[in-house]
Amino acid sequence: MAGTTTRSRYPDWPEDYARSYRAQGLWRDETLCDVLSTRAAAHGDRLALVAGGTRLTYDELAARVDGLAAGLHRTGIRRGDHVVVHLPNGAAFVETFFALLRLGAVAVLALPAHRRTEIVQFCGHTGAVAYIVADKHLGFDYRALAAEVSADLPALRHVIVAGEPGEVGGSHGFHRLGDLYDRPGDSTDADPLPEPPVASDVALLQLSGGSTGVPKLIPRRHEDYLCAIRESLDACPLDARSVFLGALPVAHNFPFVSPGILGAFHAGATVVLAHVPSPDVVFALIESERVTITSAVPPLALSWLAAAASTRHDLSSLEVLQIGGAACGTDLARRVGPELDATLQQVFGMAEGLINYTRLDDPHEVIVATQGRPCSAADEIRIVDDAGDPVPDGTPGHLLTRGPYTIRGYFEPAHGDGGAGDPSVPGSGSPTDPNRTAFTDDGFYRTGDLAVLRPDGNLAVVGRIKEQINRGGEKISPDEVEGRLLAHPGIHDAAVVAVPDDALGERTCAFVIPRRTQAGPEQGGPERGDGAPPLGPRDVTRYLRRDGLAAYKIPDLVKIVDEFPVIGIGKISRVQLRRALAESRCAGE
Ligand code: OOB
Repeated sequence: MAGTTTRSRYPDWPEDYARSYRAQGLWRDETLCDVLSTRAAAHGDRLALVAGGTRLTYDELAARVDGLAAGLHRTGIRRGDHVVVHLPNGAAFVETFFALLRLGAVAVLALPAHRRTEIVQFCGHTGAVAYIVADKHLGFDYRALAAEVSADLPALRHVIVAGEPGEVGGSHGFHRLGDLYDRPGDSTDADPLPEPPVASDVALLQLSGGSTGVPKLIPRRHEDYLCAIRESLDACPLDARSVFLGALPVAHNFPFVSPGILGAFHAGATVVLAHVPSPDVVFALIESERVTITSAVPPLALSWLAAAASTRHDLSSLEVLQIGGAACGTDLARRVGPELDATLQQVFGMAEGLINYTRLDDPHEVIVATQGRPCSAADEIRIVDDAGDPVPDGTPGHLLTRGPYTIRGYFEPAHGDGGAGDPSVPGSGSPTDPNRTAFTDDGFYRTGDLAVLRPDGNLAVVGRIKEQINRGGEKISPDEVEGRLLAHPGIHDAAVVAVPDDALGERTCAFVIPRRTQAGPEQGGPERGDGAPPLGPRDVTRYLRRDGLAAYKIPDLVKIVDEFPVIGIGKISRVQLRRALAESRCAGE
């Protein structure tokens, strides 16, 4: 078991549901480790992974995973330990993930865009013993970040660098991931690997998009994650002849298990990883590896379509383009077929569980106008009104869901790990505890999405009630950004809202009321009106960046204002803020 002492931190399905899912064969006595070992045993010489200069068959990949598991074990990583993995698309990500699984350690999958703020939270809340990072990626030095965060995290015993530890890393005693791969014969009986995990163990923690201050972590067990993979494979065209291209950051649930790279491995297909999703890199890989299926968020798909018109690359192998993560407008949906000569598959999912797909043989209208239907017949869907009562089919309402791979609760940080005591932390028991507010009493997850369930069984997402901004598929909690802004001594109040955007769907705008008297030059400038420059939009974004917030969360627009419109009991009216913004844009400000 993934550490009996921490078991209760992973809320579980009620026993009668678990029994029923097992009886129906939805949960099986299999682990994610078996995905690789079964494939390697069945057809070890097939190409499993292409990433950068690396090409590995299933046999070679399985051997590298075993070698790395032994090395990670030697550093002291044990069953049930949490390990924050912060790696871009590449072979190191895949090998590290499977090696941690083998040890029964629980990977916490950070996205490459995350920065100090997020990493400190993930490590702090989980009490992570190790942090595994790239050296540099897209100009960002992850070793410097690791050096910075490790100083404040006493539980963190190891930083492991995929690549060169470099000068900073060297002086901090960072490990080089490449040195940890055991070669045959290296292992000794003195330190044998633990028994492999079992199906009910927690395999990893996914990240919630988040709508409140503290990002929430989503425990996924081997059996429920495998259920999502198997059911997804039923709805998606992936088999042993397929070549799946991971262009989005593959640590995200969409390219990871929908059916994503894990689905591709499960099917015995080839996984190709793009280190960046730009059309030149992606198109070159589609051509050279004869990619058959890939996935994109809407803005990325738009950029691919724009570039496809004049590309010299042969994209004819591409059969399916999955689009999801954010609303795929009907214009974009209609363009995929004619412009890429591929079939569109809309994917509407969430890290908490539920994944919906349009099916390839659906009528054209369903494919362009809906987000499809759940991949499992065991997924339960409820559309309800504000009072929680079911609405008639065809009427928009709150989407609630329950099922064999939708969690029943978020990870609960132990007392003493950062964040405990905060009423927005799962397990705090307070009225704002997400494990109370995000789930109904009978275990349905409140997705925060507004949807219509059509009589044909397909869902159309029509809006959102959760306080979340969806910036081209990247989710931002206004609450979190406002919290960081309020920590600035020169800021009196802040409100972050979404503004419509043609390319991204939504962008963020922060309205900021500066303090009348500011604290000092380094904290935002002296008193206003005494000749010193007042707090400007640039100062605000620079501050957030220096504060270590992920780049996609930095507001695209900052408006310095004197007051906010308020409603009722003094709550800020985000609607009026959005309206004010629209008016000022019309006035050309
Ligand atoms: C995926 O997962 P998350 O956890 O980053 O975000 C989930 C939220 C949904 O609740 C919904 O608000 C939005 O993202 N969303 C969509 C959508 N797909 C996701 N909104 C409209 N249309 C869509 N097709 O984003 C995710 C996880 C697995 C598979 C696909 C996406």
